[in-house]
Amino acid sequence: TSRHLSNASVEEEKTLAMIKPDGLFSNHTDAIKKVILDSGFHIFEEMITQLNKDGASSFYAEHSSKSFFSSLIKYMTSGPVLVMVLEKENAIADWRNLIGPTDARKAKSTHPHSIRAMCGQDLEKNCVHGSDSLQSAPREISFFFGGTLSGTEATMHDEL
Ligand code: IDP
Repeated sequence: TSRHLSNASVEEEKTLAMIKPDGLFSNHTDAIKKVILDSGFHIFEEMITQLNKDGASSFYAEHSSKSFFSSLIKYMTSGPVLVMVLEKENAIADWRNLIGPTDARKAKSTHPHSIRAMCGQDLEKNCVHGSDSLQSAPREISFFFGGTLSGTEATMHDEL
């Protein structure tokens, strides 16, 4: 119905959230999901998956020339990740605000209530990811949930 359309597509926004390998490994999933739901997000889709080298390199392609790239790929392929499509009004910016600054060590002093302060360790191992713009959110969502007919993404990450 038109009422359904106006509710779903005009006000709501989707973003990609990820609990990175360190977050899953240290059992922060339930605490993070509680923050997500208490903050008014709807978890539209979710899946546990494991990135391989090609997948992590593709996901973080914008950082391929950085000095920390190989370390980042090693970290991101070190274990499974939980990816979620979060939905709510202003989801992209609100999720970025909730996770806090990239450097989890700094977050502990400047944003003590942020998720990265709660469960991250440092500038690299910061436990969660969030899309940073209206451009990256749909790209990152389809990277994991695109269900491509060609199946190319199956070579980059495997559902567990
Ligand atoms: P973001 O995740 O807060 O958007 P980005 O700058 O896009 O931050 O970096 C992507 C990821 O790369 C970070 O979340 C972190 O895991 C890692 N990273 C960023 N900067 C550094 C660094 O200087 N050294 C090591 N790892 C970094």
